[in-house]
Amino acid sequence: MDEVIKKEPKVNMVKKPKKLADPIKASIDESTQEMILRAQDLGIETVFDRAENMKPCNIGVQGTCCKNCGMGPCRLPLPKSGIGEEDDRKGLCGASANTIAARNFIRMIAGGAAAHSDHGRGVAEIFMSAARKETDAYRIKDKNKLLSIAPYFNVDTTVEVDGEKLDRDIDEIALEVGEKALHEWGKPEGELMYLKRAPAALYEKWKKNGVLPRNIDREIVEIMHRTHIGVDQDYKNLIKQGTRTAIADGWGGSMMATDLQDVLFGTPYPLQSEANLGVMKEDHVNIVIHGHEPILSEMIVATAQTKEMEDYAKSKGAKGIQLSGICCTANEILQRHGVPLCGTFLQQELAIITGACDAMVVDIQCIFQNVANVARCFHTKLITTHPIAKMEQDNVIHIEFDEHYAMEDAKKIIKIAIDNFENRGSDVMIPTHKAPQIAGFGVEAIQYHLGGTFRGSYYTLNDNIINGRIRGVAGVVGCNNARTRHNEGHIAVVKELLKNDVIVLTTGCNGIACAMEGLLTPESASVFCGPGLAEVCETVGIPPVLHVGSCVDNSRILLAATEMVKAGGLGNDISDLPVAGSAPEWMSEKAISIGHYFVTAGVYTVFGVTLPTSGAPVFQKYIFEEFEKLYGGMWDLEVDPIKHAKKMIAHIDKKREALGIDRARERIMVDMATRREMESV
Ligand code: XCC
Ligand code: SF4
Repeated sequence: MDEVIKKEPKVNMVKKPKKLADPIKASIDESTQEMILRAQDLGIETVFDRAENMKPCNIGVQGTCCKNCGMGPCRLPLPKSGIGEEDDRKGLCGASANTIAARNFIRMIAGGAAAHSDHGRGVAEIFMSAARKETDAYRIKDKNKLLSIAPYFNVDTTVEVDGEKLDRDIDEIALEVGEKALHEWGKPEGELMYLKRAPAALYEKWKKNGVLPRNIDREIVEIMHRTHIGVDQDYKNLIKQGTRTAIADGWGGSMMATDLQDVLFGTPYPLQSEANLGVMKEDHVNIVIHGHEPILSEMIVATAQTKEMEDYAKSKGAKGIQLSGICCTANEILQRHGVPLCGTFLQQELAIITGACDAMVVDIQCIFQNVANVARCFHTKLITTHPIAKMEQDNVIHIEFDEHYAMEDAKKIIKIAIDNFENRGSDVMIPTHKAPQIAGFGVEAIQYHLGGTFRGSYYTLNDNIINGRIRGVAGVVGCNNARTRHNEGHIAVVKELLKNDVIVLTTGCNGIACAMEGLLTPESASVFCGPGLAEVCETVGIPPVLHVGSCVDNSRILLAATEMVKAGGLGNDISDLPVAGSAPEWMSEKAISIGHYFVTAGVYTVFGVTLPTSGAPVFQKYIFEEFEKLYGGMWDLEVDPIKHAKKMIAHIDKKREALGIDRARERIMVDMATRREMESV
């Protein structure tokens, strides 16, 4: 027996020691670097280490691996020697590289649009219970917003009584808006009602190209059907359905999510707060909220502020309750309540590794399953709350959130966190870094700050673009991606744009990255902006990077662009505007859907990292180049952040030239230079 045990292990049984991430190479953020090191000291693995040990599949990266049937996966990488005369790569069924890449791409759009739109549906359902007064927790908070969206649903806001026009009962309006909105997901005929919010020229373009979405669910289902083996095998026709679905996301599910959330929880206005892991407090009960929907987090914010909960926390030896957020739930409660941002997508494990996270409460989207493994190494309670988002690990607590008992559920969750405070180990280490920020720039707030109430429009913004102080507008959004240095692309792209007088609208994890870097403060204008943009920001008192919210709030960027078209002087469609889009560190399917609805709204949109189209050059050329003729916008990929920003600026300049406003900028730059010279004399 002994001999058997003593037998030498076989060579292939020796485990290769796992590689550890180099913290400096993994992130530009000091607190992130500190926490990666700490995790490694404690022997806890994070996404940064996993990225070292697992390389992405080279064929998947190219977008040319098909597993849509059981004869596959069929893998069609670009041949090392290049594609010869004819690209004769094909799967077993004969599917070409273009077909496979296009199918994969639009399945990503389906995934992204489904995530946004199902989130929107959830909000619409809560909205209905609020309108029906079935719940005390939710009510119609922002009546003005409700009145402003009602006309798009063909809901009257006035009634005629004896020939006199009177205001209609607000509850009646809410009910009808809620019903009409919910219909948008599955109505049997017609087209989405919000499409008419787009500039008329854009709507006509969509109509001409045959991509007006009918209802949200149908477009997503049709993608799944068309990409089944042996259905649609023409990349142009496939991406056409991708377009229809992305529009249903941007101008449908996402836009309704944003609007109905604003009505229920309030339209954001600028608020001061802070960002980064340093917002957690050692002497407080720390509750980190992570995910995407504000439905639960709104209740947690409201409940945590009650005296009952504060007192309870004190009775357990804490000084109070510190809420903070990760990912877009964070952005939601930041923009409406000023709750600080704890971190980006890539910092979720690190928040627990502080040892000070008493509970992490998650809902849907972007939640690593590994947070459960990390939580197990500490006292942290990990609480899942959504019926469609559970985890297999047995240390995870599931408290299904029911809107009819919203306050009770929120209380239960907060109590678990408070009761857990005393279980904290001595191993607490909260990084000290945090940055001040101002967030909460919805379409309305931008109008107020930049447009002025006098003109009641985006005229002042347009005016500053026309006179050249502002060169253009960029929407820089999206995730973090462990395949690239955390926040490096985000910050480099944004800073390069600011330096060149391009004002930035941000959402999602780019917003969090900018907040952490201190770019969301008015003071940063004089440090990072070119003279023109700095002057505008200083005069108006706004940050040069405007945080407009969460992932679904990318719809706010569509509407801001529409307002610019309406305000006049910059052409008659979004594609005429000197604007560009960017997602320097994207990773989610939602980002692909967002990118595609930006592109098909007429915006030149550049992604960083990689795009799963590189293995199908013909398809890629179609969406990178030919698309401009169809929609005025097109995709691009640029890994180098400076080149990435320069490409956006070049596009902005191309649009300025087409509008005949390129000269104005030269004049104003000369003016400013002479003035500076005079001042310095
Ligand atoms: Fe998720 Fe919205 Fe991406 Fe961040 S940015 S990683 S999707 S949290 Ni929208
Ligand atoms: Fe292969 Fe065609 Fe099946 Fe895809 S659908 S796995 S290309 S046989």
